[in-house]
Amino acid sequence: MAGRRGALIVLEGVDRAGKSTQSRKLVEALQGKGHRAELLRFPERTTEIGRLISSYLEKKNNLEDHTVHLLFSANRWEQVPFIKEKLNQGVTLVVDRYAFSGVAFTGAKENFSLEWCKQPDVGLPKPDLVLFLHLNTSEAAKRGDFGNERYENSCFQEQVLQCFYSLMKDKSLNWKVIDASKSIEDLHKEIKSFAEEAMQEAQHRPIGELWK
Ligand code: DGP
Repeated sequence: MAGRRGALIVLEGVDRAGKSTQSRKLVEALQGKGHRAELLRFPERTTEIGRLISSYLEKKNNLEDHTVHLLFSANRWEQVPFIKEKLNQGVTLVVDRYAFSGVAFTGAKENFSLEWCKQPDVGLPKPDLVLFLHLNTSEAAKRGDFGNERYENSCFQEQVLQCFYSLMKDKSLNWKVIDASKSIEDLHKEIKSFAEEAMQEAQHRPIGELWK
């Protein structure tokens, strides 16, 4: 019998929804229960491509919109061998943002179709679960001022949210929408329970491909 494989669990949402806090808490909780679990985040700013992206986000350089879209995608593709290796070894990966942010943040710009935005990420490993931490733009704004990075303004974030709504219509993916205005602990409990269910279900299917 084949060994257990890890699950690919993605957390998505607009900026400030609490993805990073919840991703960390989920990894700790799973490890505490004896599971092998690790955290990944995109953009992964430590690679060469990631450094280019990071200085773009910090507005230290300007990159043409299609070009930066492809760089964000390349930043995910460069981690694919690592992702597959970990999943095959039985490690569950909790991923803070994935291709859905890629599509939503470029799709929010003028003159980009979601279909075009999806193409570079076709074939990435398919998540077993996509947890969407839902927070409307006005609630996000109440969580304090945005920082100085590119994209950090309410008007743009509203466009991003609309793109996420379109992506969530894809029923070939296991989306779970969660109310991110709840307390950190209540949110954590809900996320943990969805994650544990997805880890069980992942045992019955091979690692798939995103957007074939
Ligand atoms: P974070 O490190 O999670 O705060 O993300 C930094 C910013 O980059 C955030 O505003 C969301 C945006 N972002 C994340 N992934 C992508 C992507 O693939 N494409 C684009 N255009 N933006 C992204």
